[in-house]
Amino acid sequence: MKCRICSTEITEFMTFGKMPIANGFLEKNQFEDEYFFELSPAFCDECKTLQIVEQPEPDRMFHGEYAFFTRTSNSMVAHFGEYARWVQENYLEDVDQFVVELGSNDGAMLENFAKKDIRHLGVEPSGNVAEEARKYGVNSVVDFFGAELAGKVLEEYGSADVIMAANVMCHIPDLLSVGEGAAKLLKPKGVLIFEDPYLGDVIEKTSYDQLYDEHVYVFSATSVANIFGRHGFELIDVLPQTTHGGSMRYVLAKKGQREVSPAVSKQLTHEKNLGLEKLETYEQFRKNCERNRDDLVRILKEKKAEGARVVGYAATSKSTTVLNYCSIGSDLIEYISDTTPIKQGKFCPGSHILVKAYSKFKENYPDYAVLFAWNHDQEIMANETEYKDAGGKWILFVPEVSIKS
Ligand code: DWN
Repeated sequence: MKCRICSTEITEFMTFGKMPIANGFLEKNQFEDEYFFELSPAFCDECKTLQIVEQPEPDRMFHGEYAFFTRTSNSMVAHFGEYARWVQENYLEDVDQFVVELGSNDGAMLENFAKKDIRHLGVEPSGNVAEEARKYGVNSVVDFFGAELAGKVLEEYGSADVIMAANVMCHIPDLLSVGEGAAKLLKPKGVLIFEDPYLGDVIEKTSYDQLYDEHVYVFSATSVANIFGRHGFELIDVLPQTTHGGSMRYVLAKKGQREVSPAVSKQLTHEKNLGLEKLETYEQFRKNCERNRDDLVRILKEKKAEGARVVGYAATSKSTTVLNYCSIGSDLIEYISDTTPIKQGKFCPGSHILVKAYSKFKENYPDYAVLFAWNHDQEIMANETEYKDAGGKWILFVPEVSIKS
């Protein structure tokens, strides 16, 4: 397999085995035809990009029944309010403002620009979430972003001050087309800003569940500089974020157009020290994943043998990797509670554990809940004091398997 970015031969350092579509929640009558692919991460020694080898066709993942809505987390909605304010303060000129967001989902980010009458456009391939965004006054086009669409947007709207994304860039296999499109669409001083789960955190916390069909890449500052450098961009700033278990916000500008923050070279050095450029680091990661898997399965089997009730909390995309890699089914987890109506009453991809409405969790607390939305732990712990007071415990698996009261 060749690197999607620089065409060098890449090294597949492990496999998580056969995986279904992470957000492919299904009905019983769909079990037989369920689609699977091999989920194997690989590392490119040349451009230092971590990527999955095989990715299903985009329209298997993003379509009119996409199951993830950004607004399911209040803390993420607040985060996007803050992100939008920061973009406006730092990167919007006073005249002829125009902001483009890639993967604008239900409009949780662009709503903040719409409210201020700032010209904006969301590019969102899943029609149902784009429809939801319209309810918040967000102007969206249902499409994938790339060089071709950038040309059309340029013609219709003119050039952009900012192209931004959050938890989206890592979903796009053809980043060279995104780079080409961004270079075309941005004003000379325009910036490309995006944030995604950060490779350093994934490695340090063994949060292997950040790898699934939608996440074709896990970025570092080093790889981002290499990828977008191919289209004349330079990395001018990096800002660590606490969201999604540790993310990084990257700011890129056309070469020589803006000052480069000292944070960039500091981060590149930090990544060398973390060993993110070395294959050995990924081989160790594989061992850490295997240990984490064995520990989780052991704890679940122990609880089952004790006669305890164990359920899952939040049918996240990430949980698909955990459940399938660890071969956990409804023999070990009774059901998974989730607040998203479109997932409720359906079965989890691959593991076929039933997803129940959150009200079911509240009605009859289990003894243990596996926290699949560990990245929202603060928000969830603050909401679940009643569960805790009733003696309910959490089973956590990031950064390692543990039980928390
Ligand atoms: O990159 C992506 C991230 C940003 O969002 C996408 N590929 C898809 C999605 O990933 P995820 O599903 O792992 O995201 P979350 O935000 O970790 O989990 C969302 C799910 O968790 C929703 O189904 C709602 C559920 N949830 C819940 O049931 N109770 C979430 C919270 C905060 C809760 O309290």
